[in-house]
Amino acid sequence: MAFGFMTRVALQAEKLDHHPEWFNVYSKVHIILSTHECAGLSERDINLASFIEQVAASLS
Ligand code: H2B
Repeated sequence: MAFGFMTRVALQAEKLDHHPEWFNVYSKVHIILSTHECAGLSERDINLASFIEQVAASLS
């Protein structure tokens, strides 16, 4: 079950106005981060990725 993890990430995504593209089945979450305006990766993706890593580490 990944809802706790996803909820924490979703709240941060709202705060940053930067949203993950993701796919979840049971305990797995596949996440893609990108920024439309540069058609690739930006600092915003790195920031959200760092937050996601921290949440994941806190749950493992
Ligand atoms: N999320 C992601 N992942 N990439 C974006 O480019 C993006 C977003 N754009 N959330 C946001 C909303 C954009 O619409 C505002 C104006 O920054």
